Amino acid sequence: MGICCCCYRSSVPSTLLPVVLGRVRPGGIRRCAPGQTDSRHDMDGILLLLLPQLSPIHVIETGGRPAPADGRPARTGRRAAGPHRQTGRRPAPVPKAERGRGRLTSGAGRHDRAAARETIGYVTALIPRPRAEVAPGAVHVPGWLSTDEQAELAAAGRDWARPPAGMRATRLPSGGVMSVQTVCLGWHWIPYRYSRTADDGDGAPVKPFPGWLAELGRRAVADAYGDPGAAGAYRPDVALVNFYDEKARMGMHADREERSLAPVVSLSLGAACIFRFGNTQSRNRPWTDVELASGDLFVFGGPSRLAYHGVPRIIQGTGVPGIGLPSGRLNITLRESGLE
Ligand SMILES: O=C(O)CCC(=O)C(=O)O
Repeated sequence: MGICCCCYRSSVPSTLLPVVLGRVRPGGIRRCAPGQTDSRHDMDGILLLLLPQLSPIHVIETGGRPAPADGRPARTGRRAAGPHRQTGRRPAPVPKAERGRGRLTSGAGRHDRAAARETIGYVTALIPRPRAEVAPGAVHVPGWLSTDEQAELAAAGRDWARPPAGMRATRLPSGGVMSVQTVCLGWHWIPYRYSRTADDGDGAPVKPFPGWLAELGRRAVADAYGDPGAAGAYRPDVALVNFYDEKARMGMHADREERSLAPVVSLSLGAACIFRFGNTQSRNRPWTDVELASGDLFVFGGPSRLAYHGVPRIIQGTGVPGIGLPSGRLNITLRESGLE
């Protein structure tokens, strides 16, 4: 059954799973199904098949297209809302104080609808989620952690969150406060530097980076790149442990405070999110939106190590029972600081 996107948004019961069948020819016009509305709608979008929902949908979206070679502006979808607008048409000037992972965002709902219009790929409960190289050196491995490993990491996360040098919402130089709460291991991250003490908190020494977490990081790099040799040299010594409630998000930023260009290993627990993986030039398009679910691994290194990335939203209702994380999302990124 094909219906237009705007009718879909207002009429689909949450128990139905949308499966993308294909793109509708640009500019194509379709009438809505009888009884929904008598207006006509621009169908330059996607065709959806509705199935009973079996398990969370997994969507890979590609946002925007690179600008044509003749210098014309890139064609983009509907503009995103809010100060975080990223159309690729007009790079928004960003005050220096708001650059980096702490940039505040808003308007994700409307933005996500715009992103959905640009969905070109799909994987659903009916089709296994494959591993994917999202960009050169940026690899997504779905379901990498077992349920037991997720539960162990969630329990460790709870311990790490406790004071001293516990979890806090980071205050930005601009005065804003991040919606994500973070605790650090090995080195304490403060916008935009590392310290051995929680200088923006209680001043206590940062918690140590455990050896077993470094081992997990090496295994992650080996599995993501299929190269045990390269992984043997990986010596992560800093972790940022981020907690997202259902409203939290993280703006587009590049991880530049490390002196080492070794890969970043990202582990996801709990609620799924949309993880936006961009390019190394700017926080604007082109980017790829990937759904990161509980247990997923994402590694970015090599040519993608300094790519902009962010989390425009947590997907509500995707929490996972049995790992000790009743709500929200926990993300653990491992990095090599290159610091002494
Ligand atoms: O939560 C995530 O998946 C990304 C976290 C991140 O980008 C960061 O900690 O710098």
